[in-house]
Amino acid sequence: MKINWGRIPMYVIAALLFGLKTYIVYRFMFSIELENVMQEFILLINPFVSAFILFAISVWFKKQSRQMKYIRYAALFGTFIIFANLVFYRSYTDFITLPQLFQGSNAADLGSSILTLIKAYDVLWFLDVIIIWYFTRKKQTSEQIIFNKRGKVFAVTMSFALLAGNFFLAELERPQLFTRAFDREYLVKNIGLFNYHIYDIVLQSKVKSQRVLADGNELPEIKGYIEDHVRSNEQSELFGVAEGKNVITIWAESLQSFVINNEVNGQEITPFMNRLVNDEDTYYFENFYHQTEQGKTSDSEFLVDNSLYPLSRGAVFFTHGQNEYHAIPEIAKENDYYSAVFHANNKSFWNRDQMYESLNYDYFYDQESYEVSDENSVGWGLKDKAYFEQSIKYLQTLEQPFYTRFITLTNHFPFELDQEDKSIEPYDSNSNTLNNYFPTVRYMDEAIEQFFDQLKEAGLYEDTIIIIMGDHNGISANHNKAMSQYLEMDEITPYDYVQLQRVPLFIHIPGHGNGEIKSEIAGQIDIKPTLLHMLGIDTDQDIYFGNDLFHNDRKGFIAMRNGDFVSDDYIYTSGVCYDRQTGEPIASESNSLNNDGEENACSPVKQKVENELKLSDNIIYGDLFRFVDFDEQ
Ligand code: GP9
Ligand code: MN
Repeated sequence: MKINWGRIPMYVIAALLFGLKTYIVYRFMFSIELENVMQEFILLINPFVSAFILFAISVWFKKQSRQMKYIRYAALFGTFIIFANLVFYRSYTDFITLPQLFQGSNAADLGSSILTLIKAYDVLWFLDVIIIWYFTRKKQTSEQIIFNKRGKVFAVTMSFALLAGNFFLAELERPQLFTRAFDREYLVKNIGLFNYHIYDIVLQSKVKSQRVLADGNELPEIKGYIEDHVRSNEQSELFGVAEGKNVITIWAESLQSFVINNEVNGQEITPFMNRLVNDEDTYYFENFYHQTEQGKTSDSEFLVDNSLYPLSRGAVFFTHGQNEYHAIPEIAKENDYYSAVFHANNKSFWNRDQMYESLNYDYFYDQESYEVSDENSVGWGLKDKAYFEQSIKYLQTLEQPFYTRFITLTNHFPFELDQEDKSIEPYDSNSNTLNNYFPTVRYMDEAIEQFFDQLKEAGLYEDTIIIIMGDHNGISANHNKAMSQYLEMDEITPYDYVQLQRVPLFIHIPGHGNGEIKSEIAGQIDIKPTLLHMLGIDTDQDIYFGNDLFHNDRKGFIAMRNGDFVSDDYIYTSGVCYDRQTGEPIASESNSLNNDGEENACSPVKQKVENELKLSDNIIYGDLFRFVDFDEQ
């Protein structure tokens, strides 16, 4: 069949040329990781989808001359956006975000180095613009074709269909891509640079408008609440116990408490951590809950550093990465601490690169600080043992005292592990996820044990307190059946599921000698005041929602981000109030707060939880800490 090129609308030709160019830039200029054929495919189609939409808009111009002009300038403008991102990427290995663009320091950095970032071959990126320019000029003078209704309908339906198809595949490949918004690279990879920018603009405008409406008048209520319900006047039992000591916090990826002191196929799962539970220098919190939502690991980091709640939708690291905070690194810095995070993943994942600046971290040892090869990586990247091994040399050079975070990666869904690293066999159930979880948990346990030894060898151990914490659950409700089989229970009830949100917390103080197992309810929100008090730093002026875990005078509840909670006596979930000890629903006429909001035993706490979550949200939405002077006496 002979194609009559002359009959193909100019906007389609422009879309093909421009789409091809965009694809080449994505594929070869940005180092976008492609893990499977599906990702390759999505990356291939999305440039053409965006280009089609961009140029199809031209059909709405009545005169052909206008149409051609639009196509020309759209090509130029689009190329400019790609080019700007390319230059930015060469400097930051990241895509432009609105706030970053307007952030003085970034723009200045970029300004001075811009010439070194532009290469001679970059003119090639304008080749399609030149071709498009040439043809649209020529067409402009030829006969007037105005798109009839059919042509317009085609352009519009095609645009929507392509976009929907692209988004559908993206969502399939990365569930919750939009709501969780975890990484710019994922967004660009799946929906393309242009859609990513639109997404970013919409997100930032929403955030900005909420911020503009706040003026600090919200603060007295918040401060009042903290004084009345959160802050304790009691001195913490361990106040100052770690004054001037280094702090190492270890984020044990996806580690849940049910594996501690438990077995699979007759074998211990976490021998090292089991020893720590009864170690005289260690406090182990057996009723410690994670409180994260869609922001997963990043939410747990947020909770720990700020003692504020993450958001109910999206990742606060992403949506409010530019806010003013009063986080541990900043407070520690005032007390001469140097702070750093070690994590062998892409630095823009969870927007960590931006957020860590806002939290006042001094340095982020990201993927680029590590040697990652096929041999030493699995699943999400660098294996935990290699990661700790490679981190020690950096840790030794840090100014002391330091406050550091180590985020492990191997025990991450889908829990892949090389045969040589498997010390125990998988479980046997209908869930491969749960089955494979056990060997990777064991691997992480070994990696942490090895890290303790390395700290001793490096002479860092004695002067350091080590906190190990599970960041969030690893086994979701989708695996309840397998889980009930493993735990030898008939079923996993909503009450059981809340109890499965317990993650381990160890506070290890070398030489302390008074360690014990703590059974009171506790959560990630509590770490900031607990740790600061251990370092001998008072928090009288601070605004936070957690309690010192070495105080007896506490709030008595742990709020989950979805409004569920655990209190000293009850567990409230899925609209039902349960007795915390027995797991039985509380007998009452109507034990459901869902439908008619009738009172039951959980109601008083429920109101407190709702209020507390609202106050924390207000701080974030209004960026209220910009109105607070935390040094004021
Ligand atoms: C990514 C790592 C895992 O850098 O922290 O993130 P998660 O999916 O657990 O939030
Ligand atoms: Mn995680």
